[in-house]
Amino acid sequence: MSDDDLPDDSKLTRSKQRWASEGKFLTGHIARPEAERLPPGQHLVRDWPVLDLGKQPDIARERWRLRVGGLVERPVDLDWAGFMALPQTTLRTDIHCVTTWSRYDNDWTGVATRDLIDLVAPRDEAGFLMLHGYDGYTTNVPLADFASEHALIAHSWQGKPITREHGGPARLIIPHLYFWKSAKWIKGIDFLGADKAGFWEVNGYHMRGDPWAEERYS
Ligand SMILES: Nc1nc2c(c(=O)[nH]1)N[C@H]1C(S)=C(S)[C@@H](COP(=O)(O)O)O[C@H]1N2
Ligand SMILES: [Mo]
Repeated sequence: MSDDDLPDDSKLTRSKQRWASEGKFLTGHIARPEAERLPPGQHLVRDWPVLDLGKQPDIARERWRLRVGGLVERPVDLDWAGFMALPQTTLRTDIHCVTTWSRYDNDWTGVATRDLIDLVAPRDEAGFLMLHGYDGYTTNVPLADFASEHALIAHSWQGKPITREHGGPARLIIPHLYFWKSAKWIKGIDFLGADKAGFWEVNGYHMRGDPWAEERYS
């Protein structure tokens, strides 16, 4: 098409063509990677909503313990110093909550679940975990998901201690599952031989909770 064939808004038409070839606004060049990062049925938020059962335990670091046991060779009962003496990992992850909000680019520091697994040495029969929070919350995950290279027991977010409302002094992060699996105020981790439903799972939520498969409810 030559310029002569263009109607009066030819300037706009040319701009649109240029934008299209640059992938701006109009094509999937920008939209598509975004859509692939955001799981189905989710929308992006910039703030960080607080969700829990309504009681936010106030656990000073001096009082905090993490007990890891069940089907493991070397159960541990870590205090804060023992936890902080473990190898420290920093990584950036997205959050996907089953209530449909997602939040990108969260920087966590803490102990990688793989380092915790090395410490306690799960027995061959261990295939699932039950996670316990100081508020009485429980949630279950397969060991394979807990052992993700992106999962950690985090004590810091964006370089600062995780606040009490978000599960400080330490909480679990399993970024590739819905956020209800990421127990706040973590107190105990039990390695189990068989899967067992936690708090939300008893109430109809999915036993695994993969956001990409929309495993919201069972
Ligand atoms: N101990 C504990 N952990 C919990 C919960 C809870 O009620 N208690 N709620 C879960 C749910 S449903 C979500 S969506 C996230 C919310 O974490 P946030 O408040 O930091 O966004 O924590 C999860 N972990
Ligand atoms: Mo949630």
